[in-house]
Amino acid sequence: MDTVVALSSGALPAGIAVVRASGPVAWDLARAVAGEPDPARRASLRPFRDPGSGETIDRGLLLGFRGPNTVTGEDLVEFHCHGGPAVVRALLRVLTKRPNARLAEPGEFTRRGFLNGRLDLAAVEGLGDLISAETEAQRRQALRQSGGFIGGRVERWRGRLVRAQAGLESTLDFSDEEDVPDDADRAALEEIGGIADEIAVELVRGDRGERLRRGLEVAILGPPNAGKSSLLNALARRDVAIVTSIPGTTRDVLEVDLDLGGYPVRLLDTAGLRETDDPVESEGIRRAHARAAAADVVLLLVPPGDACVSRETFAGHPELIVVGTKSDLGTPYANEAPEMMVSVLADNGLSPLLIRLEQLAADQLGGGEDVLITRERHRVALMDAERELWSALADGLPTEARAEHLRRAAVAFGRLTGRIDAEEVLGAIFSTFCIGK
Ligand SMILES: Nc1nc2c(ncn2[C@@H]2O[C@H](COP(=O)(O)OP(=O)(O)OP(=O)(O)O)[C@@H](O)[C@H]2O)c(=O)[nH]1
Ligand SMILES: [Mg+2]
Repeated sequence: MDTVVALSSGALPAGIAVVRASGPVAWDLARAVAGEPDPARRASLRPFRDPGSGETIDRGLLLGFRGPNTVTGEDLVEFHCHGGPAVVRALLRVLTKRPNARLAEPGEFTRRGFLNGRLDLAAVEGLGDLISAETEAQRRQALRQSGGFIGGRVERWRGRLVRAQAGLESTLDFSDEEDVPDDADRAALEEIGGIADEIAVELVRGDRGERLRRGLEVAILGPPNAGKSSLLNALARRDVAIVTSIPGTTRDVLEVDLDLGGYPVRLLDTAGLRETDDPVESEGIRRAHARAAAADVVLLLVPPGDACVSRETFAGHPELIVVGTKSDLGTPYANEAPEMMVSVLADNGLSPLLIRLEQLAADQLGGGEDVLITRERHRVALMDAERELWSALADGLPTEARAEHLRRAAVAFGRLTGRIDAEEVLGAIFSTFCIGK
């Protein structure tokens, strides 16, 4: 097993940088460059030297942690140096020149923690989410998950399942009457039904956790010149999209991420909807429709006068809000009665619109203080487990067949926490991490 070394703090230059080393010779690396670390995990100020030339690279704090009680489960040392690119480069060069030491791959510290049983796979995912969390609600969910919230629940289910299984199998050995379940059987089957019910509850509450990671997508649609791009810029308080009085200005879909009350909201500006022969504009309109169909909310913008896209265009969409634009003009809206009115020019109606969006975000993403499922992967594993549990409960099933379904349910739990056949998912999960994590 190599000892891996990486810059674990952010982009350089910075005030301080943290270089970590984890593995069997981590302590030796520290000794060679900075002297023996304090065994009581206290930081000590040291010169960091190139052991080859004896030259001092920098002065900084050295911290040493003895495994297995570390995030990686291995011996771990941290060099806190000044965050200059040349300082960090020199330190990494010196450390990786030592025998059995090399640069870490993306996510390798966390991967070692997982392999050494310091955290389960769902917690690893939570850690990844915590690092990429952009808003408060995302941060809270990710923190809960990285602390082993999902793994804990699943392990408890698995424990109950194993005990129920044992109950069933004991009757398998001793009873000759297959059809008449005795008391032990009945209790075991009830327990299995209870677990299946609890999983069903989580599956129904379902995709809040996943949606919170993604954010609420709000597509702005309407006829050309409705004021879509102007509204996007105003809500983003940035000059993101080009605004002109020429209809058909916007072609590509533009995205802006907002934080509304702690919830992530992504606004999409789209091409104005109309009949056109222009192939570029046609493609823009096709994309506009496609994004609207997938979005959580459609804001249909209606300008004053008769240029209008009927709300029937989005009849099937679960969340459609018709917004009258350019209310400062005082011109009536022709066809579709707007639910809300805005004027970007006069700065009118923007706050109520933001409040409405924040409310929608809270409704659709929030309330998930103890939501379990935050990824498709979790959902699939829990659906498999639930199906096997119900199958195990089928009437008149021989006990051997029940046991087989229960075994498969346990495998599904194991997949979720990474106890079982993790290799395929491991690569996918850890590759999303940055180097040094
Ligand atoms: N009076 C007034 N004019 C506005 C308002 N919002 C936008 N406009 C004007 O309307 C015109 C079109 O604005 P855009 O934001 O480019 O409209 P769009 O819907 O993005 O148009 P396309 O990209 O062509 O589909 C520009 O001349 C804007 O200055 C408003 O609140 N009041
Ligand atoms: Mg536009």
